[in-house]
Amino acid sequence: MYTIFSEKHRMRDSCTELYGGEFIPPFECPARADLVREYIDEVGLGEVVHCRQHGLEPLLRIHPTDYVRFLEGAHEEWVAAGFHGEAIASCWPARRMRDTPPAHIDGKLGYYAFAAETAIDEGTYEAARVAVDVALTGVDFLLRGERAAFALCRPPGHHAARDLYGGYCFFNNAAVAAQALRDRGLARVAVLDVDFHHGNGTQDIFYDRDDVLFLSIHGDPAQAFPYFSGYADETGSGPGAGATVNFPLPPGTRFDVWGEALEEALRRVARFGAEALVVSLGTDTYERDPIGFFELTSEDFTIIGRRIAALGLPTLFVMEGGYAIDELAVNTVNVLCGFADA
Ligand code: Q9C
Ligand code: ZN
Repeated sequence: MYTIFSEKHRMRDSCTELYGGEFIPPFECPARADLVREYIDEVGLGEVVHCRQHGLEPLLRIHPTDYVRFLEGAHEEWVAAGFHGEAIASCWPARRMRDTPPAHIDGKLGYYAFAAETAIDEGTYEAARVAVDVALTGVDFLLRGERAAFALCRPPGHHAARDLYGGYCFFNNAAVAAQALRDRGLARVAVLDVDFHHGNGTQDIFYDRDDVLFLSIHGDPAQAFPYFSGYADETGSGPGAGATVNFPLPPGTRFDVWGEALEEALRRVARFGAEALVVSLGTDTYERDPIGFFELTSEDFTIIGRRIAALGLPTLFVMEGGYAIDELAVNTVNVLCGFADA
């Protein structure tokens, strides 16, 4: 299996994450992608190739221009406003307030953010753009007939909605990839999100559409980020009714129960008649992940890959979360090897 990668992910290197009332070094750090990339060579998964630039057009199929321009200028505007720390939102358009972006960067951050943990630093925009190119290069590989590809994206994307960032995500790499597959000729695409957290951004982007099926297995949002999305009764709207499927699971969930949700999700993908599958691949479901509450083992990840392969669909794996830094590479690559060896 080919891996698509760019060293430019390292430009996303913020110093701060707001966590439990403290500023800490971010869980979502450059070492994550570098460790996975190294381990791919160690196990011999396959060739690692650099991404190809795809320009703004496929990105603008998902994210509006004002949002892209905001991210592009946010850090510079923050510095120009005289602030010294990283750009971080602190005031939101909450219930009954005005739903328009203000002129001041401090207000714009609140307008476009849905969470405060994610700080924007100087290189964030460029790294986020490159992550989209990595995902789109993965699409190129599927469309030239590869059975699968791994887009080693960083920063991750599944929390980003059209015009909202947060949860360490800026552009929705998986959604841009799914849309590109549609635009380049596939009639039906499924996005399966196995990250510990609900893929609220991807869900929101495709919520009223019947051409992209979205399924997510995640920590019950009553107990876990993003708290306001991912409940079982969110099933899509309008033409998209029934094309969103959520499997919220409780703290302590092990593979016996998690794997049943996966089986049901895979049956739904098959029934939908998807022509390709995009997997939002987060391994923060791991038992020792510092921010997840599931109990999956490293061996379980191999089985996940094997079961996904049994669908027999062209599959693009897009890297999302996973923060147990010592085991992240093994867990992620186990999914890919499970798929490749099936
Ligand atoms: N108390 C991804 O995995 N904060 N994002 C959680 C926990 C945000 C995770 C706070 C977690 C975002 C891509
Ligand atoms: Zn996650």
